[in-house]
Amino acid sequence: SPFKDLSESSPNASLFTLAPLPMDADGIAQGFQHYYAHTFGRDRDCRSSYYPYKALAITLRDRLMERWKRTRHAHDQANCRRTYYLSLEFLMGRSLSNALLNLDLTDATRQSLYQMGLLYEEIEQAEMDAGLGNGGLGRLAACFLDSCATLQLPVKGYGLRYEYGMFRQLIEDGRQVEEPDHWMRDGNPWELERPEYTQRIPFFGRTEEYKDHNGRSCRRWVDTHDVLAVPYDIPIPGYRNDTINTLRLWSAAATDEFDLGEFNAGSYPESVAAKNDAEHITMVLYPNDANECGKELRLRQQFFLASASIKDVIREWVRLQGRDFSTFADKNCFQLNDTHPAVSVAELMRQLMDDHGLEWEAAWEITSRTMAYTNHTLLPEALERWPVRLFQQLLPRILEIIYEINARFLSLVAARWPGDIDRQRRLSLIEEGDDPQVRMAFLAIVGSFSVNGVAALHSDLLKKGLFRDWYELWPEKFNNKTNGVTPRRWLAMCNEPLRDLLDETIGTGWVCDLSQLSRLAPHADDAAFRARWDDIKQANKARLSRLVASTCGIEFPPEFMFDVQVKRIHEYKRQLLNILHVIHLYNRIKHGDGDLGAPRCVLIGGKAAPGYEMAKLIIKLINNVAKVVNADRSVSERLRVAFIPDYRVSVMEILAPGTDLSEQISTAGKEASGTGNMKFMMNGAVTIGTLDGANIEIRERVGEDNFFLFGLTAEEVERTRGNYDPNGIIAHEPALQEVMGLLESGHFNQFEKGIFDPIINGIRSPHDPWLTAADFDSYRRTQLLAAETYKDRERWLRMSILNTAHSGFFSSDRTIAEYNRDIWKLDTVEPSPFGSW
Ligand code: B1N
Repeated sequence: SPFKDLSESSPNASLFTLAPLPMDADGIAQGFQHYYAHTFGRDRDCRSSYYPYKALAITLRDRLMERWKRTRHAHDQANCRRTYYLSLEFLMGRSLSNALLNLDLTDATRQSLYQMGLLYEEIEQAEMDAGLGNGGLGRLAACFLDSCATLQLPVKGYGLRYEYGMFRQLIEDGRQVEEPDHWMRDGNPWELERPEYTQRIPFFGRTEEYKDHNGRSCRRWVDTHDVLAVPYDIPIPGYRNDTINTLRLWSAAATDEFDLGEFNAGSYPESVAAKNDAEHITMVLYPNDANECGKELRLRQQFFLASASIKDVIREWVRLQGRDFSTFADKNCFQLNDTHPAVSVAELMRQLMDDHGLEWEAAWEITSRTMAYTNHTLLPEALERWPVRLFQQLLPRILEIIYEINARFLSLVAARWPGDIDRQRRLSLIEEGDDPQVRMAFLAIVGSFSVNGVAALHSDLLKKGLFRDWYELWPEKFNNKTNGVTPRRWLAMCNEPLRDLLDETIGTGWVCDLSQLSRLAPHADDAAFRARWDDIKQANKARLSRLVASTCGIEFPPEFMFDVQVKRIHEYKRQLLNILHVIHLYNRIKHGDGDLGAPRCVLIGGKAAPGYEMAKLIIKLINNVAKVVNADRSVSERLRVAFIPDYRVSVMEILAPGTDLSEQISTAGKEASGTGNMKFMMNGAVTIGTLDGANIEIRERVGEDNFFLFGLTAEEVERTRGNYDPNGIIAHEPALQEVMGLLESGHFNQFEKGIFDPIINGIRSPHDPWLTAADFDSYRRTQLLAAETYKDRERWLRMSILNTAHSGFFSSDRTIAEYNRDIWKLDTVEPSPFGSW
């Protein structure tokens, strides 16, 4: 290995005392020119925007490097308690603008680039989104990292360095087509490879008993096929506080022995194939949001992340504390982002016992005081279960440990409820059947000291429903942490004109204390302020409009109401309800009836899991309806519809500021929280929504007058099941009947006979779990109210201002402060001074 420790020689410490680099326009220009010309060998003839981007990114990274080291040093020195956020997904988006904002270098950079004849706005576009996540869960992890760094908490993210992120979505003939997202093809200037911290991760093999040097009988995992985990670090800058935390992403690589054996046996191709196999572990992100996939490679990814991260934490522990684990649980906390990394519970047990010689009881005491679990969904199809036989094959030692955890746990249940066999069956980590399964959520709960949901309603439903037995057993473990989003990216960075108005009106303190936005509320009554608010919204709508024109070829007039629904395509999120309403508006316009309120532009965007046929068909329907609506001149002067392809973080940064009406219309009880709802609210959009997820808390804070509520409650949804009669509803509601009539006549699929039948049948089925027909009329009437309200400019502007003013609670800083108060209990740490190491 080239990473042997130094023996005799020791580099002069002064070599490592970096001088602070200049943080002004001249310094940026110098760095930029150095990399652009000297390192990349480009000159003015190079027309690509990629090299200026890369030169700028590295110039910035240089300025992060010293602060990054000072933060690591301070964490070591403080010997502080730390949290590790384990997640299969980190949806980071772009890093350049965020780094500039947090380092306060945006203006200096704009200025120095301008002097070199370059436009920052163009260069920024050259950065690919880091799309290492599906949607809300992955983006939440990214917002949390930003808040942890800003709050100066010693929190490190652990994830996977996928070669291919979330697929790119093309729309061809109205249908989704997936293309691989090779986002690192041209390199990733933000990562720092750390091969010296490579770990070996075991797979397959078998277990055996052996006697240790004290004659104690122990078990071990042998004959394993190991894969290397190579870490790459991404800097996470706090907002203007010199703290730089770390996101460590693992990349899989084959070991050298891996191919040697085969090579010596004379089968070179086989040896290379085996190498491929190892490296496939981090090849691609699974593109499933809230639905199970059950593939072996996915379990490999999960264990790879868990094992490498825990080894890394223990390596650091041993380096700083030695081999005494008695205070490990006081100093370390793992937050599990859903059950995806839940195998960590068994893997920490394994490493403590098999690698470090702890007894079961000691290891369990540490594990169950160290793990904390966040649940993100109630949908049964998203609850992870892995076949026991898969574990047996891939992770035999882990399965043994899970069995032992289960046996000990079930005897505890038996002691608490003697003879209650049914309860033992319900609570068992193993679901019996023809193909027995490991229930990952149960493993996470047994092994954790904290279990939380992500919005008040969601946490409540967890206690009453899915985890009812567990809540009865351990009520003290359960808590709520309503999600939040970072106001740096989702307000200060993406909405500069609004940021400037806020700074001018209430000072700059809101960026790190978003509750200060409430001081805006009185200004809602000030006509001059409303006019400025209006100007900003119009400018942001014009920007959104340019994006829609260039990506969809459809003109969105900024004076129309902009009605936006962007999120993963899923039946429970009810994009279908939205498009049924669009069909209703189209129908009314064609019949020339009545006042529809303000003219509107409806924008829908989101990706469907590649295997989710119904979601893909809904995309096709949206596009077909859009085609009919936009092509009809008599309609398009009052209604336009577009589907924006390849919805992602950098697109939301343009959509949120330019939206008037935010669609949050899931079937009540199904959306755990939602976080797009918060981004829209912060940027002054008004919500039309059901009483679901965090919508409830949004409405509580903004007030019922400033929120368009419709639909059944979660309780009503549950009561409706079993006696739901959509056809009766359709027959009694003329508006819906006409919409169904148009759909069923094939009006939107004239040359594609019958393609929408599955959608039609779904709406008409008494077993439709999403109750689309049940909520249609309430939705239609509320939409009409929204469009009428929009015409009253002053009224609408007041609502818009009040939405921003009352969005302070939805800062991820508040969420993280609560995680820290109730679960992590970390002290803040300031970076060490310059040159102190
Ligand atoms: O997590 C978000 C919530 O705001 C959303 O309401 C919730 O739907 C989302 C399996 C998931 N839940 N479950 C997932 C993602 C990937 C996967 O493979 C499930 N995503 C959510 C943040 O709390």
